[in-house]
Amino acid sequence: MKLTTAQFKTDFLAEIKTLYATDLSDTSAFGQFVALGHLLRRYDGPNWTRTSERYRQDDVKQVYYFSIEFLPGRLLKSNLLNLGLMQPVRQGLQELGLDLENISAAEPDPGLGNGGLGRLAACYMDSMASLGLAGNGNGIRYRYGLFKQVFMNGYQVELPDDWLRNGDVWEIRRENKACLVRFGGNVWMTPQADGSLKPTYEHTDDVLAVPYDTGMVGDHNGVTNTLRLWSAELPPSADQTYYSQAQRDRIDEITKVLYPDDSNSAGQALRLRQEYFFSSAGVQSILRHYSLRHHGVRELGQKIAIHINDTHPTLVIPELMRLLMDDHHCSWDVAWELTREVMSYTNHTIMQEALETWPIDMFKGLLPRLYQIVVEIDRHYRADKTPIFGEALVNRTAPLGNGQVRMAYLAVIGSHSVNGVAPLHTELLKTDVLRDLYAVYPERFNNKTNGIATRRWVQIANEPLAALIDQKLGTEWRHEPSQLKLLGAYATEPAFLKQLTAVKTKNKQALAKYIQSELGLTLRTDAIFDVQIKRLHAYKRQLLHVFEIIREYLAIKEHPAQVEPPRVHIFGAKAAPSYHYAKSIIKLINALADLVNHDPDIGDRLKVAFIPNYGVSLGELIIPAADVSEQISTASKEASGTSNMKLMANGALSLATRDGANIDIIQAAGEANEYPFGLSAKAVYGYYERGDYHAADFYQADPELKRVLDTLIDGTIPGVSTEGREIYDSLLRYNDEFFVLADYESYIQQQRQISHDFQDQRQWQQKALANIAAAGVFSADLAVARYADDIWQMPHTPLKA
Ligand code: B1H
Repeated sequence: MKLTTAQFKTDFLAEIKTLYATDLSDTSAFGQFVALGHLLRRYDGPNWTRTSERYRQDDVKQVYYFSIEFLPGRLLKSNLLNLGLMQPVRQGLQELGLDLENISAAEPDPGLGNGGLGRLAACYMDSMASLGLAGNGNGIRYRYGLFKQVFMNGYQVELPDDWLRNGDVWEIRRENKACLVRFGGNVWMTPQADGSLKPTYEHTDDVLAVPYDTGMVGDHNGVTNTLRLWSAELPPSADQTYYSQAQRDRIDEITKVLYPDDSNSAGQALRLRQEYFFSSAGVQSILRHYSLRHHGVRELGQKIAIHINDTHPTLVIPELMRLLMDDHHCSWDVAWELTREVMSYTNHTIMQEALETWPIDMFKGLLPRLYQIVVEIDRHYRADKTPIFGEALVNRTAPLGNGQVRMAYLAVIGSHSVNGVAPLHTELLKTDVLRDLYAVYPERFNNKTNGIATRRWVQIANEPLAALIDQKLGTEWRHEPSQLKLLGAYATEPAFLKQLTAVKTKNKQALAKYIQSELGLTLRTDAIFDVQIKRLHAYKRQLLHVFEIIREYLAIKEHPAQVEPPRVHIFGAKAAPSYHYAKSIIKLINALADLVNHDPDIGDRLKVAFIPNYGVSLGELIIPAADVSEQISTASKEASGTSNMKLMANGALSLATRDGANIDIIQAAGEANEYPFGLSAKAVYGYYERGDYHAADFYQADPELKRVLDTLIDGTIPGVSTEGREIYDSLLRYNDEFFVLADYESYIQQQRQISHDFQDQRQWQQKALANIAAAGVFSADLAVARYADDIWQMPHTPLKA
């Protein structure tokens, strides 16, 4: 849209007056943010209405992306960017004596997700709108997002994230679109005159699902899609006192707080209630919308696609079956055919503990009608497949088995497409995790490598870099990230490489300023900023990074004359509150930071900064400042990773195992521009098969490694006697589940190489440039375009590859 600075100022001041009955000088940064938010909603309102109307009129196919997590990040700047209003608004604010950055920082960052999975969903919402796809998000409006992390005495402490305390400017409550979700009670089926069966329910616990919609603004294309998040409330009734306090609490609880476990299934009834709650509400709302303009459901498969983001929303499958049969009078066969045509499923992990299963007794008690349907799906599956694949395989893969409802199997059986999120991951699904189901449905399996929204992760997070790219390429790359490859032509232009260094330094200064104010730690910006930001998990091996720090520390202490480039090790990581081992590693990192940062022998040669409360907003600050991107998971364990892509796009070099999308990053940017190391997935599987991994052998064979490990228990690092022992034992007594010791040597070797290479800044920046130029491959726009082409069968704006 067109907006002059003058018009903006007038509108903004009027908004302030309307909202607060006072003038600008009397408002806080938060108040100014709210006013700006209202104003943007007003500016974007016509787009949103027009988009919905156009979808309706043209009767276009719609995709519904179901995810129990969405991590959208702050929306003020991304909406300004996508609406094309960044310049006049920034300018106008400045003329009013205000600062956009300051106001943006006052926006709460909704932490409605744990990590990569939730952020991926948000990047995909941005891309769907930007591609002009009729894409809808469907999830949960948690009153409390992921906990706020603080450190006390080096230990993680979790505080509630009360992000809604002052309301949310972006959301619209639509009580008129609410629906009822039923839990518990009894159900029986009564035969009807036409031969069909009709359910009768008694003693159910009914919950009102109220949707809150947020506009997802497309990139300069006038499209605004909808992210719909559901909130659980008491159903309206003439007499509210009809509900007991226990019932009220049970309802209140459903959308109260996000489960804080990344890659781990909670297995608790409340989680199952959350899953059914948003799955049922979402499917009801889809069918209601669909039925407004279609007679019957015959065309359903041409008009809607439902995407299941990991197994958490898998109940959309039996829920759609239920509605088609019970409300729309379909036969089983018709309903089943439609359901499979509509559904598709993305798997995000091969970790056994993340594969969801529900005890049948719990499932049956909470969802009696759905249970009947799952039993029927199970029966049909067994009847169809046993003659072909034999009883043993069918027993292993049926939706019901071992007293459990197996969600991943249900998702595969009820969908027409199953995808992994990087080539290696998809391969492992076929050969290991879902091997048997792959034998049954080979045609369903496909790969869709993850992608990131370069709008947020480069254009917004790294304005200096974006401006530099504009100078060379013009602005087309902003809408076609694949154009970034044209930057390769400047690899031999010394002036450009210098500018790239200047950009990086500027970003490092901004991060150093934050770290100074938050941690009281002074950093040199000519140091190597070595960054690891992701959930704390044993398989992600923050521990390996810790060992490098200990090695560097000992090296400086023991050979002070040997000079290496200064290093800053930067961590951001939350541990699941119940994950004891991960919390011990947090304590270890903080204790090590304490030791290193205050040792006068070390000075500014080595620093460790563990930034608390890592999330989307901190990512936007840290990623542009990184020189080295630590992607060091045990090969085969990280399904894809997405911080690897974000760091690459911002010119960090990957120090990476050949795991997940690291493999594709190394290939895209070229081996010479990254630091690959470690066991391959094949080698890891080899150890599993032979059962001949002996961690202690590595400890015995390498005196340096022994020296490093011994610091965990010999008092070198004060304050970690319990944690140090626990970690030491996990490696040597319990044989190092994630092959940290096996990868130590090759990791250290690449770290030394990095220290060496960083001293030649020209060459280093050439490698950084190679990374930036290759990052376009991992654009979420391209990823979503592939989903649209191959899975959802939806036309969209063409993209240059
Ligand atoms: C990923 C999860 C996950 N995989 C269970 N699985 C959760 C599983 O609350 N839970 O129960 C929450 C999250 N998250 C991540 O998905 C992978 O580990 C990454 O490798 C991947 O990049 C990301 C997006 O595909």
